[in-house]
Amino acid sequence: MTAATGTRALPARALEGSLAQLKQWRAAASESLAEFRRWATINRVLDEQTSARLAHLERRLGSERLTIAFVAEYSRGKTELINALCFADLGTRLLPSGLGRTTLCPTEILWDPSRPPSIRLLPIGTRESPKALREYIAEMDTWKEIALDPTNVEAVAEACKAITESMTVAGPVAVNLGLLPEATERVEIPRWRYAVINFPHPLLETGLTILDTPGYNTMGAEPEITVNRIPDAAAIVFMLGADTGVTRSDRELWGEHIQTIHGVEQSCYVVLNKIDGLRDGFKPETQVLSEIDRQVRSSAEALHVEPTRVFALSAKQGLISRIQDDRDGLIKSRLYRLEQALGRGMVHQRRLDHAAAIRAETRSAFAESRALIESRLGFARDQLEELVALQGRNQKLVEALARKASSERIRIEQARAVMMAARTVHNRHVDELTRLLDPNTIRDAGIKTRTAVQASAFSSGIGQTLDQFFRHARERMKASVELIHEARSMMGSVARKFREEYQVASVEVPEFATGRFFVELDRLEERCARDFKGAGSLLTRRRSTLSSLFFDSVVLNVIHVFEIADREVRTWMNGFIRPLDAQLTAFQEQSNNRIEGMGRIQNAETDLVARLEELKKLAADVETQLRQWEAHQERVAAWIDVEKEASLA
Ligand SMILES: Nc1nc2c(ncn2[C@@H]2O[C@H](COP(=O)(O)OP(=O)(O)OP(=O)(O)O)[C@@H](O)[C@H]2O)c(=O)[nH]1
Ligand SMILES: [Mg+2]
Repeated sequence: MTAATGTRALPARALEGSLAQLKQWRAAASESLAEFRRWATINRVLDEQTSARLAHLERRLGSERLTIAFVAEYSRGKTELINALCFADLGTRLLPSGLGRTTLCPTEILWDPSRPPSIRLLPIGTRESPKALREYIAEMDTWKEIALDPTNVEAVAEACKAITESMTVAGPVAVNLGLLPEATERVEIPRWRYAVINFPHPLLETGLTILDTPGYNTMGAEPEITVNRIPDAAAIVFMLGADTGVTRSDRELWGEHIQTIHGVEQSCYVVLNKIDGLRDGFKPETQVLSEIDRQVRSSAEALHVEPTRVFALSAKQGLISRIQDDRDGLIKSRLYRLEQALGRGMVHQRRLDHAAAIRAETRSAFAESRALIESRLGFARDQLEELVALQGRNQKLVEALARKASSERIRIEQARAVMMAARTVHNRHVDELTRLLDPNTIRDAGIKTRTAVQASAFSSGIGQTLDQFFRHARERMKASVELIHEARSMMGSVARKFREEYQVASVEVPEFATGRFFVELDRLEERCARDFKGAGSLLTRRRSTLSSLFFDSVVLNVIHVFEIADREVRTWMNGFIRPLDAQLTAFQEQSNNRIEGMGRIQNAETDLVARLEELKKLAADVETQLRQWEAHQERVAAWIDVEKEASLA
C-alpha cells in the first residue's frame, strides 16, 4: 500500500494489512459458498430455504464489521491512541485529545459508503425518552448531521470537536437525565449522547469500526455501551497511564465493566500509555526499560491479566513520529507492538468465529445435497443391474421386477401419507412455538414492567415487578422447550419409519440444545437482581432513569434471547422436514422413471440396448456430480480449516 505521505515509516501498518487480508479472506470464502450454491441450484440438489440461508451467510461474510473499543478513565490517552493507530497517515491529529475530560460522548468512527461522509450527533436530551439508545442508533436519520469534506482533513478535525461539546444546565435537569445522583447548582453536562463519524479511510474501508468512549462516569450511565457494544467488540483496548499507575477508579472500571465480559481473556489488550514520560533525557535507557518492565508486571498483577497482554507504549510519541516520519521515535513509542498483536489476535479470533459459522451453516447443505446425489446414483446403478440381467429376456425376471415396482409404489404411498400427517403436526408445532417465543410478547411485558417500575413507590415493589417479568419469560421458555421435546420425538419416529419400514429416505434428527436459553435468562436475572434489587447505587436514581435503564440493559437482552430461540427453532425444525420431503420426492421421481423405462421395454417401444445406454449416461452424469460436489466441499472445508492454515503460516 502506498501512502500520500510517502514511504511508510517502520514497520509496515500491521493492522491495516491484517484487516485487509481478513477482508480478502471473507470475500473469497463467501465466493466459494456462492459457487457451491449456484452449482447445487442448477443441479437441483439444494432446496430454496437452504439456499437462502447460504446466501444470507455469504452476505454476512461480505459485509462484516469489526469493532475495536477503547475503554479507560478520562485522560489516559484513548483518543490519542486512536489517532496514532488509525489516522496518523492523515498527517494531523484527527480526533480532539487534551487535558482533563475531552471526549464527552461515546463515538463510533466507521466508513459506510452508502451514506455521505458526516458526523451524526444524538442530543443528550434523548436520555429522557423511553426509547432505547439501540433504537436511536438503528434510525440515525433523526440525528443532527454535520457534512464532512474528506479532502479537507483540517476541517474534518475541526468538525470532530463536536464530541467535546458541553452545556450548562440547572442541577435537577442533570439529575433528571440520570447523569448525576443529585445536584442543586448549575452543572456542566455533555451536549451529545452519542456520535457517529462516517469517514472514508483505508483502514475503515476494511470494515473496521472504532469505538471511543468517555471515562468512568459516563460508562455506567449508558448500558447499551457497557452491556452490548463493548462486550460485542472484536477487541477491547483498556488503557492505563504510566504517569498515574493503576488507580482506584481504573481498577473499578476494569472490575465492573471489563473483567466480567465473557471471553475477555482473548479480546482484551491492556495498554500502559505515556511511557515517554519515563524518559527524562538523562536516565540511561536500560533503567527506563526496566522501569517499563516493572510497571507492566505490576499492572498485569493489579488487573489479573497475563503480562503478555499488557502493552507499554506512548500514543503521543507514536502519533508525532508517524506524522513526522521519525523512525527512531516510532520504535521508541512501541506503538507497533500493540498494532501487530491486534492485527494477529483479533483477525485470528475472527477467522475462528467465521469458520465456526460456516461449518454450522454448510453442514446440512452439504449433507442434504450429497444424500440426493447418492440416492440418484443408487437408483441408476440398480436399474443398470436389473437391465443387464434382463438382457436374456427372462420372463420370470420381468415379472419379479414388476412386483418389485409395485411394492415400491405401495411403500411410497404409505410414506406419503406419513409425510402428510407429519407435516400437519410440524406446522402445528411451528405455529405454537412462534406464538410462545414471539419477541413482541416479551417486549410488551417489558414495557408494562417499565411502567410499573416507574410508578412503584418502594423498592420492594420494584423487586416483585421484576420477579414477575422473569417468571413470565421463563414460563414461556419452559413451555417452548416442552414442545421442542415433543417435536423431537415426532421427528425420531418419522425418521425411523422412513428408514426402516419404507426404505425411502434416511434423514438424521439433529440435536437442539435448549439449556443455553435458560443459562442466558439466569445470567440476565442475576445481573438484574444485582443492579436493581440490591441496596446498590442504582436505587438512588430517579424512577424514570431506573426504569429505562432496566429496559435497555435487561428487557432488550431478554427479547434478544427470544429472538434467537425463535429463529433457531425454526431453522432446526425445517432442517428435518425439508430434507425428508426432498428425499421422498426424489425417490418417487426415480421410481416413476424406472417403471416408465420398464414399461417401454415390455412394450418393445425401446430396445434394451438403447435403454442401457441411457442409464449408463445417467449414472456417469451423476458420478460427475458427485465429484463436483466433493470438489466444492473440499474448497469450503479448506476455508474453514483455520488451525491448519495458522500452523502452515
Ligand atoms: N506524555 C504523554 N501524553 C499523552 C500520551 N497520550 C496522551 N497523552 C496526553 O494525555 C491527555 C489526554 O489524552 P486523550 O487522548 O484526550 O485521553 P482520553 O483517554 O481520550 O480522555 P477523555 O477523552 O477525556 O476520556 C492529552 O493531553 C494527551 O496529549 C502519551 O503517550 N504521552
Ligand atoms: Mg478522548
